[in-house]
Amino acid sequence: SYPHLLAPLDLGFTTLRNRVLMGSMHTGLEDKAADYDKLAAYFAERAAGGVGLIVTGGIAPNLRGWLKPMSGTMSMPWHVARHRKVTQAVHAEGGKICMQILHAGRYGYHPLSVAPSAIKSPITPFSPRALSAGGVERTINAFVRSAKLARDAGYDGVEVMGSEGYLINQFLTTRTNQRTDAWGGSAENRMRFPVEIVRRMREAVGKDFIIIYRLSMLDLVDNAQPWDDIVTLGKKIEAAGATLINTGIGWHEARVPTIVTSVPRGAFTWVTRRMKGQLGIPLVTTNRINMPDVAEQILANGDADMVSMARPLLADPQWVNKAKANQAVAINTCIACNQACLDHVFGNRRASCLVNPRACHETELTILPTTTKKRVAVVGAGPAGLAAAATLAERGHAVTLIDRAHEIGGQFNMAKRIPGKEEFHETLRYFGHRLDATGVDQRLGTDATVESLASGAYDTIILATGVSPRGLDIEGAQHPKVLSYLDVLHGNRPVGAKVAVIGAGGIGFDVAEFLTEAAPSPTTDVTRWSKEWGVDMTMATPGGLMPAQPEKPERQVWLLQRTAGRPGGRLNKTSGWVHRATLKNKKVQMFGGVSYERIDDEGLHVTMDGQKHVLPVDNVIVCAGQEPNRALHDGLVARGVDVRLIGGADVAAELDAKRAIDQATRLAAAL
Ligand code: MDE
Ligand code: FAD
Ligand code: SF4
Repeated sequence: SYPHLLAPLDLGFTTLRNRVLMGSMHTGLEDKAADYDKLAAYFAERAAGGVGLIVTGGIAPNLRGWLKPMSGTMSMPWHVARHRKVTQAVHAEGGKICMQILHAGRYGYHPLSVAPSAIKSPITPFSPRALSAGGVERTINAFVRSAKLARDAGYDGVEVMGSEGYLINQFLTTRTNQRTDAWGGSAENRMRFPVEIVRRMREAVGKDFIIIYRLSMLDLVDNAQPWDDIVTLGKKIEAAGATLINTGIGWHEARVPTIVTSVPRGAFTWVTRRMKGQLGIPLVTTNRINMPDVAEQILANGDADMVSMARPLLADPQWVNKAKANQAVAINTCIACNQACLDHVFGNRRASCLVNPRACHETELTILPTTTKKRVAVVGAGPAGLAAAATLAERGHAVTLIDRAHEIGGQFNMAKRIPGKEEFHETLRYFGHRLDATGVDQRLGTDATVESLASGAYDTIILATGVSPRGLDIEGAQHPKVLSYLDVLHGNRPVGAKVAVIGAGGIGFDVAEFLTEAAPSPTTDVTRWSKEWGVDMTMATPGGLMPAQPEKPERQVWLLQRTAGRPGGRLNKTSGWVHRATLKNKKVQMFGGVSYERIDDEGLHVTMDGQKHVLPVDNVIVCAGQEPNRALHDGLVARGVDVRLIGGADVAAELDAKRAIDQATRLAAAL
């Protein structure tokens, strides 16, 4: 049981039912009025799932505060009606919800952006205009008006976004605030902006309205706020009338990862703990908290009074109810991949979740009991087959799941061995539980054949047989030093001290990390990880940065690709930079535009920039793409069986588990 996590929190004028705050996430549904029915359904599911307090995605207080053109804005009376749909739906499920007010400042992806000073951010193409003194006043008023409108819309409160490098954060540091008026210069002047916002907001909304302030406690950039100033600001914000202080970690432009899967669980709760005792109001901690035991431990340690979880509630809306029922084993755990949430949002697409394709599609992807029970065989227990089998069985179909391997998981059994991808174990635990709970007949260690499948025992056969790795077509491809990633990650074949990895896609990068990082990886240890990335846990320097001290690489690795350009350029938007930085830290030599000549005892012969080289490697590991494995397909079609292809067996190019699970779930929902 989780006594700390499930304890109510009395805020004086209102009580939260437990210590779980659903952190703000932009989903892409908050921008258009037409999407608010979907947004309401999405939040209502989370409220029904038991969350203590929900915070919406960021809503701009005025158009200059937009994240991108036409972002969701709360500035006019006619904006209120759409939000009522959200608040009514959440209240009907017994939940509470705050609207986040976010002014993007120089992170605005549009030409109207403003900031304390006209300094462009390194991750946006637009230069902001510096706010005039009148502009600062108008912006404060916009925050206040937005909060009043939120109250009219039925919200239980607001969250003032003061972190992640957005406008308020930009006022706080000399990095971005070079003003010489009352809003810049001294630390006190730089703090005036957020303090005035909260003070005037409290005056305007009355006492019985939650104001959460997201305080940037660890900026992770240069020229940031020193710790003492952050404490001073926290005190001033409390005095100005905030109800709760939430923790903000890292500006978006920070080059230290803060939420990706290789960040250890609870890696930053020590920061919130430092603030404990300094303030009288409850503190919320955040980042990479995804399972009840982790959350419980953090609260039991006294690091914070509440935990914020954002993505874990995309992954499983029933997270809190499952914790309450002591069913952590049934939780669909967020693996922090960012693939369907943050990557989508940065790509201007609606968010969803790799492990839960229904996220943000609650009204569109519905899974209902079947009216015509079928006997279905699913071949392959990789992500596609697992999602299909579990969903079909949940709907009431009779499902047989067959895999030649002795364990479920398919390629996820390789992925989970990559340092920093430890979370992938959780997905397999979750699916294993779901298969058992839904009564799927599991036949592991069993090779499916056309004969066994076409015997008449099944009405439909779903082939989720995955992929086969592509081989190399060069001289020496059969040399004993040539291995496939399967040999290394599945077969445990020994690998020498000098290695060339051919192919710099996702798997090539993973293999290079596997070969250069120690096991267990720094992801399992906050102190080691912090050292590796240069996070100063003593907060001696403003921003909490110190020189990174990467651990020595386990091997010397060359990572090569045929296509010209920087290797890893096509990795996912919000995590690719972390992989590139990780390999740089491990001194992996990365080259694009390489042509492979031959492999022999000497090593790998290549041509780069018109020059011939021999890389003196002990092994060459081939990560050169994959082909669909459809060995059974034509035979089954010839026997007149109803056969469907999903996942890698359908399309291998650009395959990821997001597509595999999404396609499988949609097929299973429709069958
Ligand atoms: P990249 O290729 O790594 O970087 C591009 C170039 O910029 C340089 N760079 C820098 N130079 C100097 N100083 C810096 N601090 C700095 N940062 C980057 C790079 O070196 C590179 O130069 P080059 O090497 O090419 O010469 O990456 P990218 O531009 O493709 O993308 C980077 C990202 C924007 C994706 C990114 O940095 C991000 O992943 N950072 C981490 C964000 C994060 O995880 N935040 C924590 C929680 S997420 C959250 O709270 C909410 C997010 C909602 C969206 S909202 C969108 C709505 O529509 C946030 C929107 C933020 C606006 C910027
Ligand atoms: P697979 O996972 O390949 O499963 C196919 C299954 O079918 C296998 O278990 C196989 O044994 C079985 N099978 C085949 N033929 C038969 C037969 N005749 N009889 C019985 N069983 C059979 N994706 C992401 O989205 N994010 C990541 O971070 C990520 N990292 C990865 C890291 C590594 C190292 C690897 C290798 C992959 C990674 N992937 C990642 C890719 C992801 O694992 C695949 O996209 C996904 O596994 C494809 O799912 P699938 O169900 O189509 O096939
Ligand atoms: Fe978590 Fe990945 Fe789902 Fe995002 S897509 S919520 S990171 S599991």
